[in-house]
Amino acid sequence: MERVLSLEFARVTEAAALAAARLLGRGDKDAIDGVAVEAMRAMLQTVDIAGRVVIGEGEMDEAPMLYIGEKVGRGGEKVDIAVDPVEGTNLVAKGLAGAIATMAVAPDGCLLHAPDMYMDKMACGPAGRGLLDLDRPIAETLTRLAAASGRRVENLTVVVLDRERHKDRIAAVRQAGARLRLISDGDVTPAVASCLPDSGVDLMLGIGGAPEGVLAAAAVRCLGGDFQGRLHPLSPDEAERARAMGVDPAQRLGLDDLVRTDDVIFCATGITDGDVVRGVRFLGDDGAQTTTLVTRSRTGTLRWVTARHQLARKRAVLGPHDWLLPDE
Ligand code: VTB
Repeated sequence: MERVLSLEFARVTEAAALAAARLLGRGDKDAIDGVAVEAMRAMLQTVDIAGRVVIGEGEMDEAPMLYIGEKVGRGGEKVDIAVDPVEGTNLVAKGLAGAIATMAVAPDGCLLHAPDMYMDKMACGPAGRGLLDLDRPIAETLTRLAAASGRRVENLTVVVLDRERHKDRIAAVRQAGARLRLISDGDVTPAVASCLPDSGVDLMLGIGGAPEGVLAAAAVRCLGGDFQGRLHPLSPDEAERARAMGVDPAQRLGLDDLVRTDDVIFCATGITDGDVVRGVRFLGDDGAQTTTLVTRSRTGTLRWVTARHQLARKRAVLGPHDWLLPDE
């Protein structure tokens, strides 16, 4: 893919983040998701790609925009697109930290079409490459990760979604003596953070969304870390659906299964402040600042793009989108 596309995709997640942040703390998850989807799609349509949404808002009959299979873009190279316009809708609805607008793009056929169900996942940074194994006891994984990073287990920090289903995992991390951060939502950010040496996160583990797993894997692939996932169907029906989509629910999926290329672009714009990007700052009534992490697996270059948006001028150029400035 053309490298200039990465800046185009940054614009796309910026738009979604600006839209979602406007409704910060309003408690209305559907409205937050709705405006972000609309903004993201409007921006995507201005990009020179022949994109196909492979991970999106749902099936065609349940989502009006950015549904799975939707064609987006103005035409150009054929690419697969995974989007999560608001990763952490609950967080935005409550005005809490850790929400991002995110997407990953890869050449046609390279992103796993993950069914919308749970996935058991683990992510770590470059030091831990090759040592993740969902079937190994957590204590042993921590010992190995500590050895590989030249640190003691007590000095590793693990991030886990705070859910009843993680009771045993949480107990295992505590028992091993590592530090633990329990988060209420948003497991893409800690997966990305585990790959950044100064983020204070060393390992993300637990069961979250499979679509989020593909997005996280795209980022991890760019940043040189490691990721392992396995679908976690809750019923025989779900397991069958996974098989029908070509994914064996028993298989441990590595980076090469989730993102089958060394040419993937990942970007994430902060909606609220988080471990890898700052959230949207509104500057007066007509301006806003966004921070976006953009990375490409070809080179592994990481950019944090900070942008100041003149919302009225943008609106004059792009047309009257609600996400830019609400009608007076
Ligand atoms: C997961 C996680 C996401 O929602 O999908 C979670 O991957 C939903 O899990 O990052 P529960 O069913 O336990 O609530 C997020 O946290 C946010 O979309």
